[in-house]
Parts: sequence; C-alpha cells; structure tokens
Amino acid sequence: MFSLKNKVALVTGSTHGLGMAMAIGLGEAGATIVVNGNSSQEKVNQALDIYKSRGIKAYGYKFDVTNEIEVQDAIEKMESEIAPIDILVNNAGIIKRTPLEDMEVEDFKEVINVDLVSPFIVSKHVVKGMMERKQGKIINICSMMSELGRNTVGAYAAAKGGLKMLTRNMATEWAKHNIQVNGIGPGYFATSQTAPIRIDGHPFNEFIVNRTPAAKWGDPSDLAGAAIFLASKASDFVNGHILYVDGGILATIGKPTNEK
Ligand code: GCO
Repeated sequence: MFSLKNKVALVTGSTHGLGMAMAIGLGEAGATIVVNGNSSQEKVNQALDIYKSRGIKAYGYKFDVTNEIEVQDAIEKMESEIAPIDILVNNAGIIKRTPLEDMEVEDFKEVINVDLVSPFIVSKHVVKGMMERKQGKIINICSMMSELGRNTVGAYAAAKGGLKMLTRNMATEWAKHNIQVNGIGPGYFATSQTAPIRIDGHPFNEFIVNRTPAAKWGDPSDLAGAAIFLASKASDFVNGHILYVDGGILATIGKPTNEK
C-alpha cells in the first residue's frame, strides 16, 4: 500500500533541506526521483550523487519554478526522457523575515511568486498528463504559517495560507480525475532556512522548544513518512487535507516558560 515502485516523483527544490529529505523517503519507497533546483547545475549534480549513493534512481533538471516557459520545457523534457510524472511535490520556497511595515513591495511579491504562484504553475503543467492517465498525486508543502501568523513573516504566511486554500481548490477540481491533492505542513525543522533563528541562545530557539509539545526541532527525515503516505495508494481517498508534521504545536496553546 505504501510502495512507490515504478512511480516517478518530481520534487521541486530537492537539492537540499526538507525537499531532499522527502525525496529520499519517496526514493527509498521505490520511486524514481526527478530532482529540481535553480541555483546551479553543479548543485543539482551534487544532489544527484547523494541520491545515487543511497541507491535511489534519480535524474536532475535545473529550472526556475516561477518561469512558466522553463517549467513547461522542463516537464516536456523529463516526461519524454524519463516517464510521465506520477507524483508532484511542490516544495520549492523562500522566506523573507521583515516587519510588514518595512517590507518592500517587490520583496513581498517575490515571496508570493515563489511560494504560491509557482505551485500553481508547476501543477498546471503536470496535471494535464495526470488527467489523461486518470491518476496522480500532488503534495503542496504548506507551513505552520498556513494556520498561524508570526512577527516578520507576513508575506510568507500570506503565501502559505493561500497555498492551503489552493490545495483545497486543486483537490476540488481534480479529484474526479483520480488525482489526490493534499498538503504537508511542517512545524519547525532544523534546516538552512531556520538556521538563523535556531542558533544556541537565540530567544526563538528556546521559544520553539518550549512551544512544541515534543520539545524539540523536527529532523527533516521526520517528513518522509507523511510524504510517502500522501504519495501512495494509502491516501487514494484523501483529498484536500493538510497533514501537519509539527510535534504537536497546532494542538496546544503552549505553556508558561517556567512550566516543565
Ligand atoms: C519562521 C520559520 C518558519 C518555518 C516553517 C514553519 O521564520 O517562522 O522559518 O516559517 O520555516 O515554515 O512551518
């Protein structure tokens, strides 16, 4: 039920971090992984070496998920060179931490463009093949900020809140084609994106450990199981669901700092 044997999974932003961790999980469940990054072909090739060192069949494509021409060309290329895309994980994303009143409009738009518009762009070009084949899995990587606000991440919260509703609308429109669209909402994970707010002694580091019932930051490998579930037959009747992998943050109002 959880096997992804003979499936092809495209994971955007999978040269490092949470994208790589989820893609490794999908690969270890049997999927062929299509790795994407936009920084450099070298980075994509370095990532391919990591996947292959773990016995995962992987191919790499450098393209900008916000550029519809590049996306369309890349998807046509990979589907002719490899095989149709069975599983799409829209993971690529950025964050800019600035108080809203100080944020440049261009910076706000860039966050919305990468974190909300690009999942629409990539999904639009992958879903047509899924509709023809009458099957497919799309997983949008949401966030705690799909549900909660936090100082300085207003653009990111707006994008991830929108991505939650885009996920539900994709599910609404495509479920009849046997395409399941769901989301994963990571809690706070130890990645390069959170490194600046995770350093020892940083007030946010202590805050998150205290705010999380599991009392720790997540390890990227903790997301693999949720990705495998939503990519596999096990979730064939799950539509429009955001699966939070957050150590319990959303289950609680938290506790006083002096309470154990
Ligand atoms: C922040 C963090 C969060 C996490 C994640 C939580 O600045 O609050 O970067 O945004 O990265 O998105 O789900």
